Amino acid sequence: MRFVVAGAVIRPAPSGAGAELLLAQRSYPADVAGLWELPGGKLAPGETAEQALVRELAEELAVTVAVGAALSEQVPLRADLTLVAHWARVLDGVPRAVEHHGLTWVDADRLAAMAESGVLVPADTAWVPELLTYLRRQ
Ligand code: DCM
Repeated sequence: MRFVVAGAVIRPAPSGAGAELLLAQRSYPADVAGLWELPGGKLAPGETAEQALVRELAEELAVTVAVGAALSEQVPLRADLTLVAHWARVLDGVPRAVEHHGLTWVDADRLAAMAESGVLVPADTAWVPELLTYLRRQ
């Protein structure tokens, strides 16, 4: 089994109420281009999920992140490929869309609206309930 790891990158909301999540707009492949995802990528041979996420978010967002616990849902992408996610926080740098069309920080209401309107990458919708709970609780 190979794994893809995605980052649920979170920060306190600037308003002080709740938290915000970083979403990235995919630029490829055509079937998901334009949809929003938790940024990440495939584990290289020998890498842990935590190491892969640090590397992928440095490449894709030009930031250094601290990686926390895994989210509870694991999403089968194919028979041999599973998608996992970890909580993460930016330690250094300001996220920049190196490989994505764009980036946006969303609060719980915005995430719920985006999920409802079908603009998230399908696999990532599995995490929406857990993400909403977290974003609202903070
Ligand atoms: N993927 C996904 N959701 C994410 C990140 C990745 O569904 N948040 C999928 C898209 C690809 C595969 O994982 O099928 C590899 O991702 P990438 O092309 O970004 O390396």
